[in-house]
Amino acid sequence: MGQLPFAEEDSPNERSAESRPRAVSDIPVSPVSGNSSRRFGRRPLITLALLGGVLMLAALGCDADAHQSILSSTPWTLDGVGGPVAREQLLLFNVLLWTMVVVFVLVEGALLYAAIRFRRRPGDPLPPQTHGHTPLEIAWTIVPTILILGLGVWSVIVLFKLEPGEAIALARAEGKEPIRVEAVGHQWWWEFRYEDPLPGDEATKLVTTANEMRVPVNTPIIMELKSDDVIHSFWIPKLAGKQDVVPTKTNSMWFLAEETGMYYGQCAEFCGTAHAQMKFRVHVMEDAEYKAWVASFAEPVQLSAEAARGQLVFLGDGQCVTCHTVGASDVVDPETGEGVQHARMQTYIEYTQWLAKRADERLQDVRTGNEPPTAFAAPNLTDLSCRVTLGAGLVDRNRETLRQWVRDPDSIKPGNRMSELAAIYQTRLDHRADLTEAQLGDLVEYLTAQGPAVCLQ
Ligand code: HEC
Ligand SMILES: [Cu+2]
Repeated sequence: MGQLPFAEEDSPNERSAESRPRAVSDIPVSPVSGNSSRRFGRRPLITLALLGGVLMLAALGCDADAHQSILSSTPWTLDGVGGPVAREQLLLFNVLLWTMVVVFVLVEGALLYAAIRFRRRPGDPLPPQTHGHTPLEIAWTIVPTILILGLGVWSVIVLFKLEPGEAIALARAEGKEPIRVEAVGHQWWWEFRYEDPLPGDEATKLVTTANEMRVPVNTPIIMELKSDDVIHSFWIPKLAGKQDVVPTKTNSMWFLAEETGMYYGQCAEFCGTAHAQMKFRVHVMEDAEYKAWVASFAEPVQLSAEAARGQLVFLGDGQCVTCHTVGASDVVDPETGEGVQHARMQTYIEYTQWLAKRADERLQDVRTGNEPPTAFAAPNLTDLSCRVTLGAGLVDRNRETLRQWVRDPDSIKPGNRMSELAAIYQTRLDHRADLTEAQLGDLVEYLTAQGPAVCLQ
């Protein structure tokens, strides 16, 4: 049986002698029958039509005016693109796309033309047989080679321009420094850390916020991307293409926004239940506005009587402080990697390990008070009053949504880690917060009162 393509003893599925494939010549060739359409039925046609319909429906989703559309510009003008990185990427995308469209149309067109124009008709004699055509063969070797080499080299050049070095050079050419922002992906929200929010300024401070980052206009921003749990992907379509956010690794990218305004971003790598609800925003501000935000970040605020009661709930009954920081930045020592958020993440790992224990062992731990603390990394709420949304871009932030979020986070964001893990949601059967309406009201006052003075008006 020399025709078997694999050695019989290596064969992973031991075939019996009967089921062994026979030599090709042994297989009876069925005569070409004229009733092939009856044999296959209409199914392929219907499948094709359905597929076409689905594709057309999907195409309806490609709204060029949508917040996160990469098609927000016409291919020739590149209008509506937020900055140089996105422009570079969109140009490359468009040239690649249209080159391929032209090649596709030419090749398929020639194929269809030849198949139809020179098809065999009944009674036709055998046409003259030709072998090879040197000029044609040279042409269809050289043209694709030039195309592929050209587009390939250009792609690599663009890749180099996306390196942070380009941002540093660009900033220095204007006598400034780029701003470095660390983005940490969490299931399912984004943490933004500015170790040096005003480079070159002596009075520097650490700023940490979540889900909405603020940057000055016309300044190169270098993003350092990290993850605390699984792989995410950082994507602000109108400012820069996506970059993976991988645990234990720091990836980087940069962007520059040429106009003030709000830009939408999204996690672009499936990362669990609420992946689609892991959005973020980039607020591009005038220089002075940005400076005012940094200057007033975590400055002490005057609390009303209600808000002061809310603070007590935050620190006491609500246990919010085990996960959230208010009125300060979440400090992490870059040398040791330790600090409050890091410690919270360690606790989280211990807690998930504890959850993996046998149920009776856990019960024993609870009875003897040996269960691990439930403190986890959570959005910094210091500048909550600057944010326009809650729950990583899910609902507008106002008193009502804030109250709803604290009372029942699942009603806004199913699967969120806050209601899954915070102790106050584990005691009631309906899984809502174990707080009175008065406590909720005070909490809302307290959280609304937080924030840099620039946002409080
Ligand atoms: C077990 C840790 C934990 C506790 C305790 C906790 N939270 Fe949260 N909280 C989170 C996490 C995680 C998120 C992010 C959820 C998401 O968007 O997926 C969050 C989100 C929020 C947000 C929305 C922030 C934003 O920018 O979108 C608010 C407001 C909030 N929590 C308030 C509170 C209050 C008030 C309490 C106390 C009653 C509390 N949290 C207790 C973990 C916690
Ligand atoms: Cu994600």
